[in-house]
Amino acid sequence: HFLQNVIQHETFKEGKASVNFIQNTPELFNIKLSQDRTSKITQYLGEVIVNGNPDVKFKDDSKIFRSAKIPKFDSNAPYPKGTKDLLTELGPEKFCAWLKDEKKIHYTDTTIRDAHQSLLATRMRSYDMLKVAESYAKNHPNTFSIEMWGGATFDVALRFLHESPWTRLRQLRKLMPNILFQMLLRGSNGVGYKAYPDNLIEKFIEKSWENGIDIFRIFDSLNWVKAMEPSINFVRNKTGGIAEAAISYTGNILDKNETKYNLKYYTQLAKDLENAGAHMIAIKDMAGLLSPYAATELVGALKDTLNIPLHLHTHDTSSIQSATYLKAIEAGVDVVDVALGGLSGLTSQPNFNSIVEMMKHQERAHHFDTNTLNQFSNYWEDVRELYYPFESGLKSGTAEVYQHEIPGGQYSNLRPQATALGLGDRFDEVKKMYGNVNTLFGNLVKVTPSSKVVGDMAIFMVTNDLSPQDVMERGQDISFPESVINFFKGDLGQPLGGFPKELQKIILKNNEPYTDRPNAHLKPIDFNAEYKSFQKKFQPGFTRPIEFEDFLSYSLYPRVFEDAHQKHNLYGNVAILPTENFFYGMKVGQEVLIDLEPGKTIIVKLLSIGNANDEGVRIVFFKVNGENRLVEVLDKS
Ligand code: 3PY
Ligand code: ZN
Repeated sequence: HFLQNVIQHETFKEGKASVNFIQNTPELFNIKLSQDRTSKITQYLGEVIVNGNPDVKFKDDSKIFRSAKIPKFDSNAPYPKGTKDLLTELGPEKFCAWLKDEKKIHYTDTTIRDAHQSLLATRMRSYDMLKVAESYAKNHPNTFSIEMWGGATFDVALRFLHESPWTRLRQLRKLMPNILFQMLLRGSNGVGYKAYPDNLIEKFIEKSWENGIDIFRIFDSLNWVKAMEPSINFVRNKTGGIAEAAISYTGNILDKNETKYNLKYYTQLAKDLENAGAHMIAIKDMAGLLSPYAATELVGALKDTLNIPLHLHTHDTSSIQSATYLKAIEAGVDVVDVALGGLSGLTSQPNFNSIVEMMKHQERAHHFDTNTLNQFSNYWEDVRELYYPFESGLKSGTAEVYQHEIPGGQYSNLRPQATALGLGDRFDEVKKMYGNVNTLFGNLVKVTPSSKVVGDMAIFMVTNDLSPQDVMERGQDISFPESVINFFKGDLGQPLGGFPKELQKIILKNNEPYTDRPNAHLKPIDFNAEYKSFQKKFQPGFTRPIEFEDFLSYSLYPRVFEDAHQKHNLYGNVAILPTENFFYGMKVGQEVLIDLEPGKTIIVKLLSIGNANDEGVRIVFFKVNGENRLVEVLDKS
């Protein structure tokens, strides 16, 4: 095996192998690789068959899943040219000038990032994305961009799906080389929930670009320009990509009593971001509060103020946001964010398919073949069934969102978080308290991670039966959640108008707050030294070569990475499993095809599950490519 690996290696075949070739090429040691992979993946299946996937909190064994149909495409045909080709040809400045001149409305498809983050607690697996990616890129190359990375997807991919977000990015890039890829970046908080050293954010941006991201939507959870500036600069200076700076929308600009987040505030903020170097501006309406008439005002004013294109993002929680898009399109917005029908609406984005229909025969119409677009919607509708345990439970649009202002991306997580803490029946109180906490905290922009702080506090107060008044009167004796203390210390930056002083004293007790950038307090990472010791620690036993990108994942989420790494060592690459089997295991008699790697498929059939022996161990019998194979699993029930 080893010799074969050497002979077949590209470097060796090209005659470029030097004396250190064997030493420097760890993949040569992948002897019996597929044997090894097969036993690891069957071990994983055995575990889920006996004990279930710990992430699946309830299971409905009567469910029968439909097979999701991939819309037709020609795998031999070249990819039609798209926006990615245009960016490569023009560079970011000229590309944005082109966009600004376009009369047609453009669409960003958020299906594989925000839509599932907001409807299915971010659990969509790469497997279901990859299947349909080439077909989409060939059928709809006139899509402006695909939002497919960042936000919560980074953390969740590692934590719950045991897959590398970097692999997802590269695999999708390969299958969709013609359309711009877009990510959501939380400015100085990266794809995490706290401040990180600037040089980590810089490296992260650089590597994201190298691996395939084109548009970086940069926001700060408190709309603090100072916190967004470094990321805007890194995108401009370290990549050939587009720095899209976002203004996060809260409140209601039409309300004459709104003195904080009014029209003037937003236009000034957008102008400051343009001056800071943004190539594009996004209105990030994370909770879906921008009403149709407010959109007319805001988009109109921003189009008058800015010399760069304008992108609009919303969530359809109230169910009236397609009207907002109509008004925004009339007022001249350049791009809107939509999700394919099957994963649209409610806490997700407005329905792509229906918006295209709405715009037909209108002066800003952009032609899309609605027949195939509907087939893609059906694909996602079928795939969505596989994720039923992660549905948020919201069944209809709700006007309550104007009171609680919970972001769509948080809503689908807050409910399970509340349920896990025994507050399932008190979710109404949690929603109401979320709004009360916002008032108590001085009326904040609420988006990750500031929204998480408000959510943590709301849950804490409901759990402990505390009112805002109790907090003000008895707060000295209360130990608040860590995220709340850190927030009042300044760890997420400074909110507009500062912190409410009296409350800050109550929460911080003897802790001193600071007012400069939190990142300025953090020690830069010594990449050379730290990456070396990382490799030493994590390469042994790992089934693929450790890469620098893994080190970035680790630097952002050390514990989550260690856990995912351990799972990878035990089970290999579980991303290759069909979603049904990843979450629910297999039924006796069921046969599954698994692509270990391109061109190497195994057929796994579950024969039987043995009784537990005295130690509680069960034997699970499979047939793999016709040969019997058994795995031992400790029954934890
Ligand atoms: C995220 O940061 O994940 C968001 O989607 C914010 O809206
Ligand atoms: Zn969003």
